[in-house]
Amino acid sequence: MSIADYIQNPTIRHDWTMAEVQALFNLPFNDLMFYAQSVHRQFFNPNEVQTSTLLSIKTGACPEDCAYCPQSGHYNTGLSKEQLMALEEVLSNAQKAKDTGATRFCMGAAWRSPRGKDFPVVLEMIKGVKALGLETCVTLGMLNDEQAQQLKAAGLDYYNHNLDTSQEYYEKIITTRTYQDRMETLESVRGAGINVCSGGIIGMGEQANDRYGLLMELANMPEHPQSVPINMLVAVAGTPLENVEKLDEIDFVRMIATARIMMPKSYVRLSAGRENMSDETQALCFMAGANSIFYGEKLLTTANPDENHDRILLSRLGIQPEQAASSAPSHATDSASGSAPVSDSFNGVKFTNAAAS
Ligand code: SAM
Ligand code: DTB
Ligand code: SF4
Repeated sequence: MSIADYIQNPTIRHDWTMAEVQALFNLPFNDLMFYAQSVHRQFFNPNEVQTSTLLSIKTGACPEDCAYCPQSGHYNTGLSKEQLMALEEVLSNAQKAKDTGATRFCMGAAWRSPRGKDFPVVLEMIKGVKALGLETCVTLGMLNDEQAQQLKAAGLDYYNHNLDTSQEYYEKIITTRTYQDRMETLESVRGAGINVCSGGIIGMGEQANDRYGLLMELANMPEHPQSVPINMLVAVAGTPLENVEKLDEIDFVRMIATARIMMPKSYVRLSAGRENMSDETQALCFMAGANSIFYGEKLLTTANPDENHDRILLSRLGIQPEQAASSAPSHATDSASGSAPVSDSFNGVKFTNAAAS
């Protein structure tokens, strides 16, 4: 099948090859953007983005050695070790996130895996955030089947666990766990019926093949992750990647567009790195099919654009924050459906556009 045929009728594929991903990624930029837009509009309203707010519920001193991460206990980044945040503080942060318009609240912990008396507290956090009417997401490191089922029973909607890069580059970035460990946790999450949020980081000194490899691993999982965060490395002083060469932002946009084409029904999140990105690059990412952002002035430990800046940017682009009701795709839906219209009015004046019919 040619790329042009696939774009007309995107199917959910789990057999992407490196050669195909490479060909897509390296299309002339305008063709790539056109294809990504064409796919995006068949499944989503192109003028809506989903908004998630992050909170670090347990910061620093992580036993893992992820070379990008300011929270690893292996590096001195000036972060001090903190205990698990109190339930009330988490809930008051969640309420604030809801009041500013976020629909999903993501709680992150700097753990290899959740253990001991902290895990039941996290379950209470999930129940409490859910009761506020927010979607829930956590990222707690490795899980076993039983933990995944407990999270599901507490009302968890999404579990974030990134593959981060290709199988080949992974061991240059993390030595304290394997790619297979990552895959197994994702298996437990899927098995429990929790939506999977899994993506990666680019700008870590990886080669082009590692970017294609990451996209291939994500798309060739038994189901496409419902949410795919694409992070641009935030180079933090004290981490081994602090002086890595800066990424070409056009490649970042290409990564988003290629993810959009390969995983047509997934939410593709323009994730870490927006603080160092121009508004224009972000606009290109939305054109490329990104339809989710982290919203709020902090990611886990580093800065993100503040809400006011984002409100202005989205308004300049005519993009609306997506409302909660339509933002949780049902788990395990792998068939294509629907088609989104283009805007068909201008200041209340209706106009006809062939693409809208
Ligand atoms: N400890 C858990 C884990 O590793 O799964 C959860 C928290 S961890 C901080 C979540 C994700 O944040 C990582 O998988 C990585 O993709 C992303 N991340 C961490 N530091 C980053 C950085 N400096 N720049 C971009 N993304 C980063
Ligand atoms: C994801 O893919 N990116 C978020 C979230 N999932 C947990 C985290 C980004 C962290 C950036 C570095 C920091 O703020 O500590
Ligand atoms: Fe720990 Fe997660 Fe950071 Fe790795 S990315 S050091 S596991 S908090």
